[in-house]
Amino acid sequence: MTDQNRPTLTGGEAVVEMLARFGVELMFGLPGDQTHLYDALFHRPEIRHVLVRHEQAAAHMADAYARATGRVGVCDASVGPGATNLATGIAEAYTSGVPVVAVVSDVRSDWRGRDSFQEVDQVGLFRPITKKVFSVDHVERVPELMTRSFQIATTGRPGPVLLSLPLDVLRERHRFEPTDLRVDHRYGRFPANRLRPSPEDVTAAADALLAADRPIVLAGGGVVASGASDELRELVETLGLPVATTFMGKGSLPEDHPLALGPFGLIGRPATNEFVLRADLALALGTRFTNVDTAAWRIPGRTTRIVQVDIEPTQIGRNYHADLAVPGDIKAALRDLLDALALRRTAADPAIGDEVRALTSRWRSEHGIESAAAQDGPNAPVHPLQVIRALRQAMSPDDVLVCDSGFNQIWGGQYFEVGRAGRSYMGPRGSGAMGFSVPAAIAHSLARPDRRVIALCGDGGFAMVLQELETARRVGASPVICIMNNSNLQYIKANQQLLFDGRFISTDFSELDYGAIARAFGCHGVRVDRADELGPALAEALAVGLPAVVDVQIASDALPDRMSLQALPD
Ligand SMILES: Cc1ncc(C[n+]2csc(CCOP(=O)(O)OP(=O)(O)O)c2C)c(N)n1
Ligand SMILES: [Mg+2]
Repeated sequence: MTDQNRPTLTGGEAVVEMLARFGVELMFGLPGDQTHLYDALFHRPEIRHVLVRHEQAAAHMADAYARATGRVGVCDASVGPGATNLATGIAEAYTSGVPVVAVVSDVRSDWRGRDSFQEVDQVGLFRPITKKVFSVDHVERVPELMTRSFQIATTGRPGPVLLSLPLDVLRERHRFEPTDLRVDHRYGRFPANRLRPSPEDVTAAADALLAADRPIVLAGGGVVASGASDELRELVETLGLPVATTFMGKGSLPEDHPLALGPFGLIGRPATNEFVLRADLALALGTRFTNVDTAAWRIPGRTTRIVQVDIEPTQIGRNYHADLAVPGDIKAALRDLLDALALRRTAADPAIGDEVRALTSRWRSEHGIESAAAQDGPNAPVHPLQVIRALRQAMSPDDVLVCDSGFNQIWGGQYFEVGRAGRSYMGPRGSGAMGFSVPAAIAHSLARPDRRVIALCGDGGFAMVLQELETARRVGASPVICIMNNSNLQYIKANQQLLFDGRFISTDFSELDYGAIARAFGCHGVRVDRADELGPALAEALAVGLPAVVDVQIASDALPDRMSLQALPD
């Protein structure tokens, strides 16, 4: 074999070679000690590196890129403070189940443990917030551990993997065999493999569904991640099954579908919660049954029988007893379930569809965007429901809404109905990281220029990441950022009202003009004081072709329907 076929690569070049071979087209980061990686990227124009202003944004961008494309998101950071800045975004990807590969530099391996400049225990730091951390201590193992990282990120419940590369490994050279650099392209996407459930489990699930009096589907983020919307629609239309979702499960079924009940749980719709409580059987699909999704395990009720499908067997039965465990990929499981049901005689009861339709139309007119509070008007400040209604009117079903943390997230998640199956809604539902929506929308805009994207955030969350407006302008992303500006941390303030008789402390900000700030970054920026200015402002922002901030002055006294975890009785 000639030496030409045996490339001599630095560790940094080997990382980039593997990224290119996995088909990575975009990555997000900020340099420091990983300059060998950057020099390797300089020679690989097929990978676009997006320079951010803060590493938290890089991790959120990689996360959103993965959610938007179904491919692995990649980010990088420097040793020490770069890595610690990355941690918030990595924790969000971990808890939300999103495949991200993060590459960080580390201090020289022969200087470890001497309190070297910037040294932190990166392996220890990231271990609980990743599926796996690799300290890559030998340059010849870079390709192998990169492949392992992509595989671990995309199989089972997806999640982030971090590679920590000491400086000596990044710059050391090694002559690789061509076989060292082989990749299995399956691991560049998720789900990388679709494990089928056992036929016995599928038959038992079909039996249970047919025997139930009031069965229901509880759809989590796994349905969207698995791309199982078509199968879900076919199943629920065959059996007449109502579908309630978690926030991560929004888009499992378009929310204007006659069997769609919208979100349930702590921050879900009260009418939907009542409906879920009356179910005798729940087909739970790709949901972890978190305390928020279930209002601390109150919804569904404890006597509801649960048939639980999940790609990760250890998720099943963890927070609710599963009467029937069906480990497997959701799309594959639903297809098999449909095949099993095709052999039986099934007939959807039209009465249940009528009941769901009546419930949702009443909810829309009493609580949602058809209610009096949501109607357009000259009022100031703006009611949050008017923002949701204006967004729904300005956006097509193909556009994507990215929410943040705080009340804006509940307004967006509970009241904004997605009109299309798949990922038309995104939020930091794993750990609720404030500041998610802006970088996520920037990455979405770059990754999927075919779909317009709007970030809906609070003034608190926006101000945590507003420096990324410069990133957006520089890299040519054009998200619209709609700020629900109440000049406070309203989600926390409302808890202070509820629990501490309105003794407010450290929840109010001074007023800022975020439109003017956006213009200073070279972006489009407007301030909206009155509700009737909203529609024209959003239309202009969506058309302007620049990153755009619409700073809406909203009323602080309007609260969404929700329960408070802190206030729930024991
Ligand atoms: C990084 C981070 N810090 C703190 C919190 C706790 N927290 C949850 S919601 C919230 C208030 C958010 O305020 P804002 O973004 O203005 O949204 P609002 O509730 O006012 O709509 C806070 C502080 C969090 N989720 N994330
Ligand atoms: Mg606020």
